[in-house]
Amino acid sequence: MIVRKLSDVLGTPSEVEAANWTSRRLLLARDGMGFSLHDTILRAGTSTHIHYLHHLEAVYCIEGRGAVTVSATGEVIAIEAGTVYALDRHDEHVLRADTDLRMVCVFNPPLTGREVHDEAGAYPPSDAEPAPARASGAEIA
Ligand code: 9YT
Repeated sequence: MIVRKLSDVLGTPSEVEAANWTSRRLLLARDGMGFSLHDTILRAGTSTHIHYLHHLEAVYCIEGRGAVTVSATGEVIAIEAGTVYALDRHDEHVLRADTDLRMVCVFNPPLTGREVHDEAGAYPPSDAEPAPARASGAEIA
């Protein structure tokens, strides 16, 4: 079992700073879960263009207020604590933070670690980073 705390990640390479957000990456590809799990803060007053061409992402807001504008339709979706959105169609969008937004994000395939958005609002395809070999469950001492 993997047990990790937010405090284990702060100040390490798994805390990734971009212009509009800080992503604390709690689980990554090397953990072998098949997804990555992030606790992300988007800074108040920012708008971020995002278009994940190579990943699916689910985003669960646990603090703050903002909005997602869907690029294809112009639809504006209010975001507040308790709202989840899932980019199941690689949906291009703009995420606006009216206050600091705290978002729990899950990526499939998992991020490998240091990714920040490129000019298109995407992350590169994840490298196939093999999970470390693990002992099987028979060895409880
Ligand atoms: C929704 C959101 O927070 N997007 C920006 C960063 C991304 N979630 C990440 O890499 O953690």
